[in-house]
Amino acid sequence: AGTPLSVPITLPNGTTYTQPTGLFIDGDFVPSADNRTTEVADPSTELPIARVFKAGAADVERAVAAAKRAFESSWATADPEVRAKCLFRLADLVEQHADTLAAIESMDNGKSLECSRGDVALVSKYLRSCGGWADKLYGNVIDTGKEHFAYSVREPLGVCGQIIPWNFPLLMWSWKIGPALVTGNTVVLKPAETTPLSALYAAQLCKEAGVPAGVVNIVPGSGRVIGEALCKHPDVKKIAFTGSTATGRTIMKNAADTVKKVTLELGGKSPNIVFADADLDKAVRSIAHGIFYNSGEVCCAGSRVYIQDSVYDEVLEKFRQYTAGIKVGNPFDPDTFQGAQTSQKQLDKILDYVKRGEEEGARVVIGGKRRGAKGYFVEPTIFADVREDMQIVKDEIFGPIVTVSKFSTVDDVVHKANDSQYGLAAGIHTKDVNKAVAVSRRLKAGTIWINTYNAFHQSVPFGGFGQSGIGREMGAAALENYTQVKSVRMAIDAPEF
Ligand code: TXE
Repeated sequence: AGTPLSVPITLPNGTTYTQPTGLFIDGDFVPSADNRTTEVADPSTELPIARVFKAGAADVERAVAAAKRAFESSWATADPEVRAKCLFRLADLVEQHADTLAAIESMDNGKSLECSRGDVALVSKYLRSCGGWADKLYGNVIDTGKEHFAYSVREPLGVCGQIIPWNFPLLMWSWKIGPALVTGNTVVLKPAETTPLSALYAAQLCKEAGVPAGVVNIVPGSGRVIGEALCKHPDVKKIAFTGSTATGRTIMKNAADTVKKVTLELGGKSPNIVFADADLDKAVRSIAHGIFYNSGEVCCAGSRVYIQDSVYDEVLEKFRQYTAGIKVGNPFDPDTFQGAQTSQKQLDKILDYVKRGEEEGARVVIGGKRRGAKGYFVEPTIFADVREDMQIVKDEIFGPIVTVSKFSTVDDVVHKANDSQYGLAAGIHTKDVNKAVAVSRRLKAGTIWINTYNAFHQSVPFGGFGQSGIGREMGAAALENYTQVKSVRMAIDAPEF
């Protein structure tokens, strides 16, 4: 008792804003049914930021009921222009609040302000792009002979349960709600335990944008309780999840009893390949950004670097030098590239893998240690001369840790690159366009970047091969996750007319 539904917070940049702390259900911020709260902390200082309400199973019931009412009353059948306008206004509001949103994100997740600014820019672009689809969701007219008229339409699914992680809290929020809303669905979204602040702040913006009550509901809480309740709820028709492959498997199982549609965006161990004929300086920058961007907490991080043998020593040395120049530290310093890892749990996991890599006999070229005693900072770390069977080469570490190994031929590197349970992304660096295209065809990954990396665009689909996931986000592909096809075939009594 006594926890307010919003609190003033002074951001590390000195500005003060009002942070909603309630669950967002049916258009209002409310306490959890049992009044439980949880503390949110700043990973770069380890200091508490605020207490937010923690949803329980009863709150999921309330949120799903609100989302169902909103779906059935008007949202699903609203004129497409209504949905478009809401998303356009929301995109504008995200732009207007960009500074606050970026600062919240850096404070809550630990990522550098530079990263957060990039995230927020993509959020508004993506929401706007989603709004643009509203009046372009076409069905088909199907010729089935002159005695019938047949066509198909795409209809929304209903209430969608959406579960997101902590590495891109606001960006994942937009990748989930954007396509769901434009296609006429309503959502109950669960942010990650450690990073609920930007999703709650943005819920307020949904209201301001005119999104009707119940269309978007936000229920911060535990994965096991809230996540599972969403997966098993009979009124939830779809689950969209971004997170670990292990949790993705649990989600599929839990969603099976009610045969929900499930899309998953899971882990990765993506290869990033440097051919001898690449522009080596550019390639080095690209492989460094590929792994150290967002403190390595990126599902598609280029965490396995393969360098062609004739340039191996030269590129490795350039990579070491580049890495030595990366500024790690206070996310709010303008020249910080790499901020803090998001939690003690992630810090421990990363340092554990570093130890394991050393035990496995890999060579630390640079880094390998925690930086400072306060805040979850890790030195950008390069392991060289690794073997493909090492655990640091197989497992997703999800931190600023990269393995580097040598290859000789195209066949050699394609084989190594594809030797993974994952298949989220891959990078190719070469000046030979024929080689780039030929190798991209052979790589088993949902996204291939050529002479660049982590180059997201709101119109380009993103998602995984293999155990990296099911379904695609962004672009036209994302809309398929949120619509089902209805076919209509009508008999024509008098075909002679
Ligand atoms: O992930 P979880 P964790 C990877 C990364 C990281 C590891 C562990 O390797 O080190 O996963 O992170 C919710 N039913 N990625 O433990 O569990 C949870 O509350 C329903 C890669 O944080 O996958 C949170 O909201 N939901 C990744 C979300 O799932 C459940 C991003 C993600 O948490 C649940 C994050 C359950 N039973 C981690 N259990 C990527 N692909 O980008 C947990 N959750």
